[in-house]
Amino acid sequence: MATKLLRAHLFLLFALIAFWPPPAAAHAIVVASSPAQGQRLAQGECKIELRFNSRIDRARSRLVLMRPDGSSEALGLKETGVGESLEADAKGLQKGSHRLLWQALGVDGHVTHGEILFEVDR
Ligand SMILES: [Cu+2]
Repeated sequence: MATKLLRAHLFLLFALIAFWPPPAAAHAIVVASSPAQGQRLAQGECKIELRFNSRIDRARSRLVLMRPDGSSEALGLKETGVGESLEADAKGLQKGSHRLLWQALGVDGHVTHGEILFEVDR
């Protein structure tokens, strides 16, 4: 009786492992960024690069910069097509707190988003 139950549980466990989505199907998340979270920058221009853990469809992904004055700007992406990064140039940076909002469509079909905060202080 107990053995039968154990066997049923083992079968369920095996089924779970066997049909679990492989790592390649994970949502797109940022693994590295420039600027980094909380980084301090000088006024003027800055190159933005977000690297993801998986491939994303850039045509359906975007970067929006929120400036200290409350205005926001959708940044033009340098690269198109499918890839593992989003790159853009931010210009006219003034002193204050900035938020870089990102949204990405992973090749697994899932949309993810997040934000990177950085400071312009000199
Ligand atoms: Cu996903």
